[in-house]
Amino acid sequence: MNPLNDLAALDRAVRSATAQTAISDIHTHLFPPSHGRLLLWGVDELLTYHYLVAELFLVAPRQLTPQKFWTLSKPRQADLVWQHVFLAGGAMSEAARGVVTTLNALGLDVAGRDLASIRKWFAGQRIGDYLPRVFQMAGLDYAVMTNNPFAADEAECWRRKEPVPRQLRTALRIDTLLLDWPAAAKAMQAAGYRTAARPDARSCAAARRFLADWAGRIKPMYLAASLPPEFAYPARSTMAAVLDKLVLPTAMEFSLPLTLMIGVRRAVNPALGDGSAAVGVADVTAVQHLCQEYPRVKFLVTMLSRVNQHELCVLARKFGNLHVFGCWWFCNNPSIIEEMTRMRLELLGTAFTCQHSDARVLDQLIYKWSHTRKVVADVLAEKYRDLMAAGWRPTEEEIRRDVRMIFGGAFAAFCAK
Ligand code: FIX
Ligand code: ZN
Repeated sequence: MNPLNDLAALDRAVRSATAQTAISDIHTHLFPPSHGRLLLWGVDELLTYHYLVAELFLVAPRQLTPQKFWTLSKPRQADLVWQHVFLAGGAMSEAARGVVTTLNALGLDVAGRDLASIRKWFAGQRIGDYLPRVFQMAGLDYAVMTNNPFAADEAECWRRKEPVPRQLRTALRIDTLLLDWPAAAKAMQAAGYRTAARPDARSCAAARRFLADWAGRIKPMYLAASLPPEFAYPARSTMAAVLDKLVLPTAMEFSLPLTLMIGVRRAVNPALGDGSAAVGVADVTAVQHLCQEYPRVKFLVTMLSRVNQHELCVLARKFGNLHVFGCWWFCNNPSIIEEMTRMRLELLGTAFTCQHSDARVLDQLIYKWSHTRKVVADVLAEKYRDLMAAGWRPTEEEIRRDVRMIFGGAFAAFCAK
């Protein structure tokens, strides 16, 4: 293909590549339809997303307490979010705009503000048809789930060997092992593994068998955990011991990357449920030490604090076994995505994954990705313009190659290394 010669053609090529390239969504909280109620979808789930529940209590009247809210049915909770965050509050936040984008993309008259008719439309959908439609609208080839073997309801679905659609891949979530060994030991004991309340040698051996069995059962793309800002390594902590004795040996044995999502301060206001977490600045040297100590383990890392992004990005230049990804949770806002993507391109070229959706509700894939595509297109258009001004002439094919890299190609290449 010919190199592009003028700025208008360049801009068109970048925008069309960013709009059309298939995306691999490397971290979500979706489930297969066969896992029943675990897969969330539809307008009431969209409206009661924990990001929006937290926003509800910024604007709701004082009498509406979180305690009262949780006693209500899901549609009633959704009504309250609709009333206070959307109708009275103006739907200005990123999470609120996301609901608008999603409903609009589905062809629903969200501007008409008629929640009842929107509900009626969703009631007529069949999940078996709706899931592929959402993936197609979002332009995804696949999304990686979060599969927690310590959650009894999830584990049961895997034991029943329920079918998984081709759009969903697995990831083995191990937060409980790292953050609450006694609870993990109890769950493993209940499943027939001889684990004690302390991670002694025998318990670690049993836990390794537990992980090996789960790796065999669900064939995960990686092991994953989200960690507090206090995460330190090396350290004299149970977590560091479990990493050394159990998690990292398992990662090496099964060639599984370890995904670390660092910086979440959980349960700051427990009444808000999943929305109760805040952010803290973490110590990036923990990641550095892991990369140094375990050169054979691949680390996929995202951090929650905006403050940590530059240091993490610089660190990723130093280690072939470190891949940065996503603009996680409170960073998944256009202003921050823009700044992070620009910085990552400037420091890492295309060797990173610009975003993951973290979707908890299937339909969110539509807005999370359309919003990201728009921001990434603007940033890339500027970067290619600068490159052309410097004398480089990319082809359309090269632009598509680069876009695919940051939308999942670099992740695949990193995992395959
Ligand atoms: O730990 C995680 O995977 C987080 O992404 C979630 O726990 C969080 O609730 C979330 O949905 C953030 O977007
Ligand atoms: Zn998540």
